[in-house]
Amino acid sequence: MPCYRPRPIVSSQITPEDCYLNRRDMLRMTAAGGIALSVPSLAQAAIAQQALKAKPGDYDPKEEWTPEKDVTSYNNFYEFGTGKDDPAANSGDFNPLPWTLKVDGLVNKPMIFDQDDLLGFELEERVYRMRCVEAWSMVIPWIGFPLADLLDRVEPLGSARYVAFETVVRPEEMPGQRGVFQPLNWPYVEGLRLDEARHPLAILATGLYGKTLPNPNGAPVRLVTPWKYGFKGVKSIVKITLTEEQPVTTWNRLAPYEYGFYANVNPAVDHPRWSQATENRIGGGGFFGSNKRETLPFNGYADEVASLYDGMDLKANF
Ligand SMILES: Nc1nc2c(c(=O)[nH]1)N[C@H]1C(S)=C(S)[C@@H](COP(=O)(O)O)O[C@H]1N2
Ligand SMILES: [Mo]
Repeated sequence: MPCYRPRPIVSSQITPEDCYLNRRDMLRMTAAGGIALSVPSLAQAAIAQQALKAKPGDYDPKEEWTPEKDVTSYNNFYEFGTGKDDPAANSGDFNPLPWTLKVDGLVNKPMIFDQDDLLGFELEERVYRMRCVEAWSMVIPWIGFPLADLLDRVEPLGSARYVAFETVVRPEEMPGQRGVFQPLNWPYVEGLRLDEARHPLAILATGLYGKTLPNPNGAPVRLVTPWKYGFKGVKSIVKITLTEEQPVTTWNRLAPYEYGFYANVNPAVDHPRWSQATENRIGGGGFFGSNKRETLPFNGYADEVASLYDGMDLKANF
């Protein structure tokens, strides 16, 4: 059983800014002679400590964690290229600092959150299964906070029924957004029904494995909805808008017969080109790297979320 335990640390040694330092900033600042090399691990430990203090073990599936190396080097993040290793290889120029996340639309109090505001929410560690629509899966120890906490701050109006999300557009820093071949229309957009967005399982993640969120995983803030296919987990979010109409979503717009708006994990509804009944757990070290297991309805979170879809035809609303 892999195990992560933060080292004890005095929280006054840590500033929220430290928590957002990425490796490149560290190198730059170290080169400038301004900062001790121990800071990132201390900052990372501080994040994890807050997380563990808040709610240790909530929703922990008690399954083996996918090795950190796989979580941060086998990714889908088309802004950096379409290959699984492209995000790790091509995201070195992406600088998530400073960051602003604008929340607007049908709300009483439109707000702009910066990186400090985001880390000001009560962070928790949440170990979730992650199931990509391509039939591979992982178990990832996220750090983040309930999306509902952020929604509460902006006070959605009674007319708000959906939440729309938008990824940053920065072709200068994201090679996949400036190539000859553009696989998607930018920005990457996603959406949830407001009651889904308010569900306690839905989080905005700011870290994983006790550390600041790495660029390939959607630094500095991304959505995690573990009962849905991975493509709903929009990365590097700059805008959240409360709407009355169901928002356009990237994969549904591109291939509506293959990817629905809801995208709840459902082993009974096959992708037109492959089965969704089983999945390959990444990094499991099985036979020839294959570690097949059955896919569960709602990715194993049916007890928590199935009631959100009472009366809905789950085959039609894939
Ligand atoms: N902006 C953006 N968000 C994205 C994607 C993307 O290409 N661009 N890929 C999605 C897909 S298909 C998956 S499976 C998850 C993968 O998250 P991970 O790389 O952190 O495991 O991110 C999702 N979020
Ligand atoms: Mo995915």
